[in-house]
Amino acid sequence: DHDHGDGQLATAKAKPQLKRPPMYRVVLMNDDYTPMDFVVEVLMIFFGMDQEKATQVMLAVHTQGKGVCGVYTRDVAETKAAQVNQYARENKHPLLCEVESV
Ligand code: TYC
Repeated sequence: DHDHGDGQLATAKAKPQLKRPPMYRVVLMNDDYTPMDFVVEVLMIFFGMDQEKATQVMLAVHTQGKGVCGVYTRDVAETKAAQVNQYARENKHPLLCEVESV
């Protein structure tokens, strides 16, 4: 049972990977210019919300400054935020979507 160099002994079994991955919030920021309808559309397209849920989340962001669209693994969160920001820019809106760790 000699050391392999990483603190593991030769007799030690590899530990199965059972840990849940770190999760990340995708958050939408309020601004004064993006139309409410556009924000609702974004929440429906990129976060799978129905019109009622998307309207609730949009109004929460509008009144509280920011709001959570969903919680995902890092790659999914970063991809969704980038897609939202690209779609907002294509449509000439300043809407900003960010990722923060939970
Ligand atoms: N504040 C915007 C308006 O009054 C609406 C809005 C909501 C914009 C949510 C961005 O993330 C946002 N038109």
